[in-house]
Amino acid sequence: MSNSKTHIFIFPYPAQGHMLPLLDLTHQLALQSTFTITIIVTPKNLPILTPLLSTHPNTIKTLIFPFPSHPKIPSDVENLREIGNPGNYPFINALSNLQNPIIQWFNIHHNPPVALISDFFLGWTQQLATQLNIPRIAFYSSGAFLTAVINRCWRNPLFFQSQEVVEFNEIHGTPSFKRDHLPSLFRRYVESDPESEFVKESFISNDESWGFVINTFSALEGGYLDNIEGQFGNRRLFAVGPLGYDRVGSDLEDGSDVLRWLDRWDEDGSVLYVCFGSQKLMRRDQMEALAFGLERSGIRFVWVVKVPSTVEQIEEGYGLVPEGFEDWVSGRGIVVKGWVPQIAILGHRVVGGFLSHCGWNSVLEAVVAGVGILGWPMEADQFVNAKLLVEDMGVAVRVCEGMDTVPDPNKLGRVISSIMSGDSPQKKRAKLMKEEALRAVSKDGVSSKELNELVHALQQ
Ligand code: BUP
Repeated sequence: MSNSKTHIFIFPYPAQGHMLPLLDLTHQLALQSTFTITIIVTPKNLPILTPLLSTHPNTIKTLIFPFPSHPKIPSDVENLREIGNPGNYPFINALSNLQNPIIQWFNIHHNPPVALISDFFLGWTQQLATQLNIPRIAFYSSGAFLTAVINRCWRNPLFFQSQEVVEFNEIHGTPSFKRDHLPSLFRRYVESDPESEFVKESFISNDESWGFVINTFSALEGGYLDNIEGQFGNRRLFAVGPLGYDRVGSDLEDGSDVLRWLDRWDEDGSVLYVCFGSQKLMRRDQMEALAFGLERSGIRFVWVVKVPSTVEQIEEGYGLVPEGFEDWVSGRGIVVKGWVPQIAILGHRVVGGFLSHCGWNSVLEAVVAGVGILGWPMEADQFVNAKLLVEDMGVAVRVCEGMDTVPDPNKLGRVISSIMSGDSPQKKRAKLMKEEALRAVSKDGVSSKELNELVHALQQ
């Protein structure tokens, strides 16, 4: 190990579900006190970094570039949270315009970074790393199952678009998916369209990385980890998850009211937490079905609602909670508009279930908290994640599927009440998985060992 500190670059992709776990990894690296770290970021994403920067003021610096303009991205938008999933193609393309400014900065730095850890949505940074003559590590904020699936799909996206049902013979357990349940990124791919071709090549470039860090652990995804290890050949793979179990807060959080409300209840595991991630804005009919379902379940709940950002969305009733809803449920539930401290809520002793879109971070956070999941996968990696949770792990049930679907409120209410009442099999399995997750990140756990190996590798 050298005596001077090792300088590394971190480049997150600006969507909450991507940024937060890479910042969690950055926190783990900063704790080693053998690194100095530079995070590449655009101005409007800086608040997400604030807690991390104040925790490690001498170790972590930022390299701030204006968000490159793009005809499909409104000029004040810098994070997918503000425009939702369809923005991935323009975002990946727009951010690639930072390549030259980063090279210029690097070339005049007196002690430039010796390695780059960047999100797997920024596969083009492999070319950046090659130009800088430093190794790149691709950070996968999704699980190993998803990684195995998308690595197959990017090789031939048109094939996957043309099949009604796709069976993945080469993947652990030979899973099959309806076409519409594969990540929506593939449905947006248009052959010969320059933006699509760039995104495809960018994802394929991940394979050339020096190594891969993935936010999962072997007790959860051992078979799929073996599978991607095979796909990645002799490159290094570090499964360091679950990250974020000890997250340094988020500047966006002010959850004291919710946590105080949870403190009021005595019965452990009795409250359902309802949240569909940072991107999904629910339509009026979906909001109504959810409201009726929650009312009919008879179960206590915290429902986090994403609020619309445009006049058109407000006029169409997106994110609209039916009038008087909190009165109908007479103190049994609360609706919170905006951002909450999800990890703290899931970890609260009275929370026993999570009605979730099955985003990967939400999945891991539920596993660490030992709560059963009621899954409503809608897009992206969520169907793959739901399959893992329901069919492989037994910690979840599906209550609905698809981003345009409207659940039957009576059925929804019944499922909520049956999973939440007493010790359902899913809740029991969730408690066992919690033990596995905590073992993985304990001092001698498998994920801690892999994190140590990553640290060691970066210091070489
Ligand atoms: Br909403 C919300 N508070 O109020 P996923 C989310 N989160 O802490 P998504 C909060 O954001 P992608 C809130 O704990 C998780 O770490 C949550 O990530 C946190 O879903 C993260 O679950 C959300 O992967 O992610 O937002 O759909 O950006 O990957 O599409």
